[in-house]
Amino acid sequence: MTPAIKKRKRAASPSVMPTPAAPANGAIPPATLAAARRRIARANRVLLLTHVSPDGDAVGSLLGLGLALRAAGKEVSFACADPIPDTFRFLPACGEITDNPPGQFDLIVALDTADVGRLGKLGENLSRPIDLALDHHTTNPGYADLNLIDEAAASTAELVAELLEPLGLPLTRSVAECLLAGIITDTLGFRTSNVTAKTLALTHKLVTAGASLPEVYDLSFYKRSFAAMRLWGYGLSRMKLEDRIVWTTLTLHDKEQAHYHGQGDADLVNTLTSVREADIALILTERDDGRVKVSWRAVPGLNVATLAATFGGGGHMAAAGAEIPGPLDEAEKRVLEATRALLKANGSGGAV
Ligand SMILES: [Mn+2]
Repeated sequence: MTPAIKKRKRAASPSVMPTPAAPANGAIPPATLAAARRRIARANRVLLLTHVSPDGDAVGSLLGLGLALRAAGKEVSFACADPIPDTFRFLPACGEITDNPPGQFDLIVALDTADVGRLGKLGENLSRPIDLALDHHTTNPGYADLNLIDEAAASTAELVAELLEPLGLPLTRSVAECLLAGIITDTLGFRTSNVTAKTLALTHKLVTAGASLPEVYDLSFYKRSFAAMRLWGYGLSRMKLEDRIVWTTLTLHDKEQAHYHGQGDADLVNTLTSVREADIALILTERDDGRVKVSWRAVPGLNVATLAATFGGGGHMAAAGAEIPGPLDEAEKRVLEATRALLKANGSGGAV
């Protein structure tokens, strides 16, 4: 190469030189992302954790990131303090999730976990602090050394899908299936108000990588057991509508009659939201220990997370929960009173 050409090339360089990589995600400082990438590159044995009462996003983001790390050559272990619902057994590596992860790790990652308490007993017995957290909960205080938190992401799985490339991790078909399950379940099948063009663009990427949308949709979200459907029947038969609140209760007796052995309301609350005349849907579910699980769902503009917080719970603006003392009928009165007050404060409620 002649000096002249070299010189000409240099002169042109300001316009052709690669610009510094744009931040992959406006919510996460590029320096944090770069530090996370370095930590991952250095790690050999990785432990991934997710929250108690795991949902599709917990399992999907956990397995998705873990399988990407494994495809990048890392040794990976998956842990959750609670059993994984049978629904997600179809996901690759789901059977590997344990409540007692063996050995020592040089990187610990928490997924979809708003606070350390939500890790249950796993959070108490950690051999080292949590290095990395990937999450989309507004209430996450940033307990990890490096916190990759994007409240605008409709699911943690969506955030993981977005960050794979900037973190230097591959998107395989297995990774795509797990992340797609997380996205579909946390958005209730692309129905929640936080679904964006980015959610769909990342979904496109996952489908392009080989994940089947109809198959994952059906298995992770739509199909349910006969017992769960029967439990719905008991709840639906007692459903009430007042002041733009639709609600029902599920008793231990219902569970017994339905032969339902799962936890909670079998997602019935998400179906109550289809009642047009309501702004808030809620379910109170009686538990074995005498406490009552409350789940709220709200239309955009109402914040049930703060409502849940007054009962010692938490969640998102549109979907939140709490566990409160029983008995069921007293819990129902207290919760309805507080929910009516929220609607009244927002100028809603009253005429149906
Ligand atoms: Mn989530």
